[in-house]
Amino acid sequence: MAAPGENMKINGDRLWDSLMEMAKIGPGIAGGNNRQTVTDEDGVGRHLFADWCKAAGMTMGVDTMGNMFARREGTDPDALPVYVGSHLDTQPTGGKYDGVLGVLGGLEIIRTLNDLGVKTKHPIVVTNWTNEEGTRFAPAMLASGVFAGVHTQDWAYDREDHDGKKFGDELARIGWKGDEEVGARKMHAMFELHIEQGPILEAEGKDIGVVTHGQGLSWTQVTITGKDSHTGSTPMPMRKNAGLGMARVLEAVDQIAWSHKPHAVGAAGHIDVYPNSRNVIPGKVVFTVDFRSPDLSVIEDMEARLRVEAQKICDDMGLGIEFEKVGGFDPVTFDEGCVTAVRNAAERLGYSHMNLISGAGHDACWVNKVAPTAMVMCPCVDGLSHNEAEEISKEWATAGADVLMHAVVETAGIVE
Ligand code: HGY
Ligand code: MN
Ligand code: MN
Repeated sequence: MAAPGENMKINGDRLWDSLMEMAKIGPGIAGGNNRQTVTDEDGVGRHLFADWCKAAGMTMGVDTMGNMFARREGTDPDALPVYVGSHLDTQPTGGKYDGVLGVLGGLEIIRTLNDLGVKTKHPIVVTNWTNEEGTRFAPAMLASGVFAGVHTQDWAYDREDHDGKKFGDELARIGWKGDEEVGARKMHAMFELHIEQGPILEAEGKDIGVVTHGQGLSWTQVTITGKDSHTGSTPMPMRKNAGLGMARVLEAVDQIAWSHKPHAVGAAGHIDVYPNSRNVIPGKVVFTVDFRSPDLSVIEDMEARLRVEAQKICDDMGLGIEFEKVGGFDPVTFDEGCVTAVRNAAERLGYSHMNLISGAGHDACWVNKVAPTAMVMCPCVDGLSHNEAEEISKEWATAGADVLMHAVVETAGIVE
């Protein structure tokens, strides 16, 4: 005799259709998405998600960081809810599934439970976390970080984008600054479904990643100053070329990461060159060094070596250099009980699975500080993400959402 809900499956076609519908909002230029945080496009995506949640009979709460919480009642209104979600904001050249799969996968759980008339003891809350990407306003996972008490709201509101606009002002401008106190909500547990954004699951032929840990992240913003001068008439010995200084520092960044192979990684994705004119030697460059490792001591070593080696490079070249830590979090160990619920769900459903350390950061990494949390991952084609060509299969999306549903429902408790 099957246990209650043992054979429940989500509607993969409906999930896929919702993913494709959301992908129409904030389209990129090459088939992906550019729905950056607290832009007008983000606002439109939020309204679509809110409409879908209302149609599924849920009530919506929004906190002062714009985090969205769509609630399906349980039979015990006093029981702490089980949360499930991710983020709808994307990279400027983002894919259709990074974050979105986790939010719409959560919505699909509710739609399926409604179809089946299944009740749970604990309420279930589907969540859209604001500004997970940290592209327009650093750092990544900004709003889940405020929710978890890692950042103050005032500090978050003052974060500026490239044009000097403030996060708090932009959140208010798009009309999604809620009135709920951020962080006041208490959770029974939180689960996040996310594409792997790496090559392991596909290479191993596994449907499901049971995420036991998340690697740590460090973002150091580096400002190198030299002297603007003419690229044609300035003799080589007289140049104070901040751009060349950056090039040598980035070579050092690469060597530092390689020195901790096979797990550590390092690069700079954000680079601003001033005055960025074809015939002016750059007098200033600002860039962000992104180091990551599952091992905190390795991250700390890479950060320390960056400062020493970059300082020497600039001293030898007569350039100025400043460092500012603009983001980071320690390696994460997810809750064993929640991880086991994910693994049991994959087993029960007959999906192939393996333990995984998340290479990317996620809102779950911060929420894990305030509630038992775990993640479910599905493969993505060639491990590619943060690229408009990001792709997954409907089967992978369905398997991920099935496992997510069983882990969530098992934790929320089915009521006969
Ligand atoms: O940076 C990250 O790992 C995440 O994709 N925001
Ligand atoms: Mn993401
Ligand atoms: Mn991302």
